[in-house]
Amino acid sequence: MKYGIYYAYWEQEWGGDVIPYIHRVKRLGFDILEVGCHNFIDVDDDYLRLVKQTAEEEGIMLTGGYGNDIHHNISSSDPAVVRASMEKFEGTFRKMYTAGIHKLGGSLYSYWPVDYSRPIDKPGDWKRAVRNMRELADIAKEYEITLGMEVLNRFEGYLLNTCAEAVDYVSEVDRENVKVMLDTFHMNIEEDSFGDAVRLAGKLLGHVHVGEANRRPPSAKGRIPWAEIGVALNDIHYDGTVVMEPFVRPGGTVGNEIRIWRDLSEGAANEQLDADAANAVRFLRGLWG
Ligand SMILES: [Mn+2]
Repeated sequence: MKYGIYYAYWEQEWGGDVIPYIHRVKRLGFDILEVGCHNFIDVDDDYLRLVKQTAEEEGIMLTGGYGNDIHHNISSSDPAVVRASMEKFEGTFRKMYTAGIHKLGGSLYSYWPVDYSRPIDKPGDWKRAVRNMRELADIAKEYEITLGMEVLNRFEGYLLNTCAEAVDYVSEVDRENVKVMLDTFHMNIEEDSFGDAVRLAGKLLGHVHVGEANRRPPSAKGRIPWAEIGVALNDIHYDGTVVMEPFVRPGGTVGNEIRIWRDLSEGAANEQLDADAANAVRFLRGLWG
């Protein structure tokens, strides 16, 4: 298993310079840094080549996170919105390739966060999301990119709320580089059993996000059943990427979009955030191997 952390743990805005975090996560004991690819399309190629080179020098793998806005949505009934999304994805894939990033996860099949003041057409959106994801997967393949279909809780998404739905969706899409992606924060709301959900994903599981129910870093003090999940991952012989996605600080676009309305870090300085992250990766490695 390879373990990582999402850079936004330390940030209040999406984007920004990720190079310092490559050095930082290496020092803290991680194998992976996950970066936000939301505005990669506007990022200079020379900078992305430097990102790739820095990661290679440190021996850090990079993975990507992504959330489409409402104007970029492959499940939309508006062909212009679908086209805009496909074009932005392709531009992003090209930039990811330059940066040496070969895995992208998120609600790539829809948009985020969902605007529930609009009517929801789940069957229609599902059909379009299957058809258009096949096309998107074939484009991603040219850039050697695997796409993780992240299962989200009902308050943030409506197409894939459970692992069972993601397995159905990924099976229908039927592309080797389209995988199920689970996140313990969302699973805690929607799944009957963490272990059964992981076993149901089986060979289709391509990426895992981990975090406590309140999005603190994983720890023995939390109440996500880490041992049970570890047994299930072992049952399916999962040997892939596991990335923690803690959000503990309010403020900025990140705090607003993640809905952090109190300081879960309890005023922690960056040094304490570092120590908590290092403890979390030590904890998971000890438990899961
Ligand atoms: Mn996640």
